[in-house]
Amino acid sequence: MNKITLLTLIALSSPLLAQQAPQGAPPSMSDAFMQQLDADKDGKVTKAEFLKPYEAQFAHIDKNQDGSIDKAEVDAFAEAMRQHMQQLKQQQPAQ
Ligand SMILES: [Ca+2]
Ligand SMILES: [Ca+2]
Repeated sequence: MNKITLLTLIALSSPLLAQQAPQGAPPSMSDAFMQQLDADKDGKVTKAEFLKPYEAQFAHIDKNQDGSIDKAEVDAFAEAMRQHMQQLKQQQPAQ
């Protein structure tokens, strides 16, 4: 995976990552970070722990499971994200 692909993936998937946060506001960004990523709860986030959500996200986007994400798969993911964001907007009360 090249750098641009990984950065794009992180940018696209951050709303999904945020959505996985437990109900109720976490005490701080750093606590939320540790809560979400420190899988074995040893107080440290290894590179593997850090990358795990992105690997899951990669598998989610790689619809045909060929080990790479092509433009059509990114388009499908972007469209799904767009629809998801629209649904979230509709659930919020009008201002
Ligand atoms: Ca850990
Ligand atoms: Ca693919």
